[in-house]
Amino acid sequence: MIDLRSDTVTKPGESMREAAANAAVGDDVYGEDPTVNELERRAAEATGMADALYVPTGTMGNQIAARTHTDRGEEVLVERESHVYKWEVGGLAQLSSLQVRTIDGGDRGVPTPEQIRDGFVEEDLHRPGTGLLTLENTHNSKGGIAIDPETIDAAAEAAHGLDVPVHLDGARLFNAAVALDVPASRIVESVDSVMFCLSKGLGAPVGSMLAGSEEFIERARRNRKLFGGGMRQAGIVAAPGIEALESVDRLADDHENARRLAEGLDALDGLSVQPPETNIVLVETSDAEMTAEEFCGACETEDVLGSEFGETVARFCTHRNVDGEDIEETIARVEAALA
Ligand code: TLP
Repeated sequence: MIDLRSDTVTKPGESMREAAANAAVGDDVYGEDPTVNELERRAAEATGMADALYVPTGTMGNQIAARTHTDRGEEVLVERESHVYKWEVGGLAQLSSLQVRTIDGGDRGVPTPEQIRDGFVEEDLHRPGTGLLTLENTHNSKGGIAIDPETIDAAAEAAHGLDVPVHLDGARLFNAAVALDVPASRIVESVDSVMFCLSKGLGAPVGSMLAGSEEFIERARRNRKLFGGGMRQAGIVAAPGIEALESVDRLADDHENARRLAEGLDALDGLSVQPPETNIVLVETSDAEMTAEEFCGACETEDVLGSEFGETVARFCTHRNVDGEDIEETIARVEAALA
């Protein structure tokens, strides 16, 4: 089986398993786990933020960030196709009593400064007031789009001009950094907090990082406890995360494999595929007169797994457990699936 449903499906190799087995541990709720502390130090360094917090999942990282930045009853400006809005079980409403206002971020999934200013609501007797803007990089639903730092800066500047803080869902931040050939710290320079995942392309089994100012992380730590994410001897799962952070450069291989996959699939009758910017390949199936569900079903019978991403859009995601040969094999199997 070639599993391209997500870059979350990777299995840790020997060295990550060894790192887990040998990790020095302590009770992280008391701040006494040396491995978690080291991972948090490195995450802060990699993002250029003052401090960072280890959290079990990307979803929890985003939700803690929203809770920490806002007051109950405020509004959050979110992009219409963003993960935090679409795929986090309505957590902004359920966990933080926030109302969302959506913005259509267009092909690249980024609201313009004008859209942000238009979406802003000033608090008064009747209206809630905007408490947060969230952005996403790479943008998953739009096809792993790598958003350049200047575009992030412009959006953040518009929000800051209205006294609205900005959180970046950087689940795949390092894919963006590698694709754009800029340090991750540059991409997040103008935002107030960022979440990135260790458990996606970076290949760790578990965990994400939330980074921001010292004061923000101190309050986020309390909200992590509130959300049930205070872990104890978490060094066991954090240790592979340290190794993951050391292997950022290899994401370039995933991007190259995605590019080759896209090229191969686009050449098949009935499929159309935009050249990917990172490791996400979106496949439009309508010309094959198939829904994404039918297409994914046909691929599965050929032992290739993808995800349904829209009525006629399927997603393939490259990652460290697939190589160039698997990509060639995938193209051949998808061709067979279409036949
Ligand atoms: N994304 C998953 C699915 O939930 C869609 C995937 O396979 O891509 N932000 C972004 C941009 C994400 O893509 C994801 C996961 C998350 C947050 C949440 O991370 P986890 O799964 O660790 O909660």
